[in-house]
Amino acid sequence: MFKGADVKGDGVTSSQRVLALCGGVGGAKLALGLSHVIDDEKLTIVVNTGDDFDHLGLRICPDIDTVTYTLAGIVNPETGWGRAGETGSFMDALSMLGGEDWFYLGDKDLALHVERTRRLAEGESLSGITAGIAQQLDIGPRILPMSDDPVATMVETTSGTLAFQHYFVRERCQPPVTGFYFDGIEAAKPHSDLLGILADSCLDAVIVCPSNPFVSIDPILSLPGVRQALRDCSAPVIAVSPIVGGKAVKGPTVKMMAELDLAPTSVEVLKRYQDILNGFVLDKRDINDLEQLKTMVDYVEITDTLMLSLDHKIALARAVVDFARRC
Ligand code: FO1
Repeated sequence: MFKGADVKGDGVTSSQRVLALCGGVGGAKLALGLSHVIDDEKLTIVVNTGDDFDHLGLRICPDIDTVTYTLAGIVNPETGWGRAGETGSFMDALSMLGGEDWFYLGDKDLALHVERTRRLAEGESLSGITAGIAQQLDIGPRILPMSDDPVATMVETTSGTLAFQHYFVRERCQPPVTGFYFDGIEAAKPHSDLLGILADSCLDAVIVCPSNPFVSIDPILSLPGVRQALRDCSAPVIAVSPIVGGKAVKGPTVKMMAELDLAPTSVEVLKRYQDILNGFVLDKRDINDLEQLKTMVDYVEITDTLMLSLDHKIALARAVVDFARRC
């Protein structure tokens, strides 16, 4: 493992306290990199729960599970979500019965949804269950749901309003989007530890992972008090652009931007975070945006943000943490 001497050896301190804001697949990759360069007890990964939904009587929390499986080293490397070495007996049997089979639940993955649903019904909090599962899977850093209260991302499209997973999986992101809202957000409380960490003067950096700004990061920022807490926090807030060469590495970010009449650029991403940011990490393929970005935020770092291998993830995490120290 890279932790310990190696990390300290090349000048990136592992004693920094870092809070990462994260969605699903893209964010989980950087979270994995961060887990290799930051001491376990000093890294908290706050995860979007706007994608969560009830399906087949189960509570499904896709972004939490993606981060959990990624950090446990058991994520499906082809999809970036679900488990590696998965089998599909449950889905096959469900299809045979004419059940709702548009959302794939592998046999191993199913166990997590059943266990979480059981524990929620017994009154345990989502954050408690997530921490318990992380401990079972030997995950060091803390995975913290943004809230223990339910929030549901709703996608407004030209064919009507859709719950997030209906838009994303069932409709394959086809309907053009016109907007988003987060059902339950006004009543939802950010997890108290999220606000506590942001208020802690020992915090060294907040990192906004390269996740979809509309449906992964915005739900976290829209929780009452979170944007203000980010503006007030003493640590630098750094965002990593999810745009690489004018495209999103995965997912519908760029398609959404086009439908919302926004250019597919890092500049447009930065605009969404401008009030909370001290620094922005731009991919080297988008160097044309550099001059404009420099007029919008105090610090800009340009690097390779494509995370194709574990080494890339660690290298980017190191670059971001190092950049935060300089901000
Ligand atoms: N994504 C898909 O494109 N199709 C699926 O059938 C699907 C099932 C699924 C099951 C569990 C889980 O944790 C994630 C799953 N995802 C699936 C991914 C998920 O919809 C997205 O990654 C996020 O919600 C977007 O961040």
